[in-house]
Amino acid sequence: MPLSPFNIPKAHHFIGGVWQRGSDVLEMTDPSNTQHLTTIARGTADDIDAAVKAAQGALDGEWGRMTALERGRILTKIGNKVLEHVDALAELEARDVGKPLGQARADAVALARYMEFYGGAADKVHGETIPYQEGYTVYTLREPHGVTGHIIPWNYPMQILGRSVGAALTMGNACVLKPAEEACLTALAFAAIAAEAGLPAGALNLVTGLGAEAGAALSSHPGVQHMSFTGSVRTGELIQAAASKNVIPVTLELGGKSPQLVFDDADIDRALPFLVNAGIQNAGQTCSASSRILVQRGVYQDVVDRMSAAYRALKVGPAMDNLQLGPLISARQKKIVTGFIEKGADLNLVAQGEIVTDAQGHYVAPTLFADVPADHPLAREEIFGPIQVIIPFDDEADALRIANGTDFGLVASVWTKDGARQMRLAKALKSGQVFINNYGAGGGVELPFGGVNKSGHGREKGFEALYGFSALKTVAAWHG
Ligand code: TXE
Repeated sequence: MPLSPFNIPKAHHFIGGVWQRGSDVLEMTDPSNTQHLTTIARGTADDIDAAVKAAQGALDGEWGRMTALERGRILTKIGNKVLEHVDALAELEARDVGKPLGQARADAVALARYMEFYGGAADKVHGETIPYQEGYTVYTLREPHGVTGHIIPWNYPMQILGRSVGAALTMGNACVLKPAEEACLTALAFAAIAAEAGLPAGALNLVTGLGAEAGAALSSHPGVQHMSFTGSVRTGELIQAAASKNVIPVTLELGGKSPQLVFDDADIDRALPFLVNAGIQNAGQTCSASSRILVQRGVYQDVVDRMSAAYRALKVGPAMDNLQLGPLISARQKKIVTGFIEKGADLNLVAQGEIVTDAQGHYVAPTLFADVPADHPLAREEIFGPIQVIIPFDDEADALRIANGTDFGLVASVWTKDGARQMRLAKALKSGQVFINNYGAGGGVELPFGGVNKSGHGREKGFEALYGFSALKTVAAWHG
């Protein structure tokens, strides 16, 4: 498949503003039909080293001398160009990762929105002056870390690139990006778009390849001053360990087992689409997927019946058919997810959606289980597929105990009309984000995002990401 209309040569990295042929290659397939899609470069430690040097060169050159306003204007231009190419980016993504076309398009629009938000924010991040002893003037400066490493996964390539690279560039860092081996095409397209929009050579470098090779080389490179990672807990541990050898800060956005708590007084009509969509969007391959639905006994059967009906109407097919669900990313992911369905053989499987294609893709029917014990593996482990479990609870204390009873803490939501209960739970839930009578708040780029416990640490999105991608310097001047 040609990477039209971006004129990206196959099997190349993007280093120092030029396409560089990889010394080895990886073959990519389309998850919707497992047919060959394209060939990408298999990056090595040498490629990573060249990319880090190119990034350092950009910091020492034109990019490093730019004002915040100038950087912001470039990001805004990149965002506008992304918008011009939304349809092409959406198709590229749909074919590369199997995401239904409409969801891929929404990701492209979100990528543009990140550039718009961060472009506008670039000159609005300030230090502060600090009242101190007589004779001193004290102030703080927010400076870039330097070279930032970005390792991103395959589930939302455009959105995660936007929030990570976008925030790092805004603060004047120079980036080395290693996208997931399963999903690099829109990242390559983004690099081409950014260059066309005037991003100086070396400010963004992209090396494709495997995690254990290019990824490991990036996270352990001594020339990198900050690592940003989104992916599995296990790989997050490896990246943190590698980064700790160089004593650099790390942002880790890992998995989740995010609950929605539905109380007897909830507006079920409003809640229903959120309950279901938060589980099946992107075929459940979402870090903030809501895989646990906790329901109070008074409305329990009603919620089970209505979610079951919604599940039975769900259709699964090729990404370009734009149904509610596409295939999973890979045969490996399908095996993981069907393994969980098998683990649930003893559970009450109340409804499944329908696979409506004969294509040989990585399809899994969305599956809903009810009456699931809170300590069952399906209620505790991240599945990363279209499976939700419904768990009954008696009262608020019971709901809180179950909700906080996993290793994760990324997102939680509370459905109740009781204002005092909303406030109590917003405080008591162990989670990086709490939503009240909604789930995800539309994914706004302005809203800080990140986890507690094994869901990771550090915050992305919003202004918090800009603080994270900068180092604070304190200046104390004595002038008598
Ligand atoms: O993740 P990995 P995988 C979870 C989800 C899924 C599981 C496995 O539960 O089933 O992880 O997915 C790079 N050094 N999430 O194997 O390995 C890799 O190349 C440096 C949750 O795909 O974490 C890719 O770019 N980098 C999640 C990125 O890490 C390494 C999104 C993610 O891959 C590396 C994805 C290494 N040693 C999966 N090994 C979320 N939070 O959204 C791999 N990588």
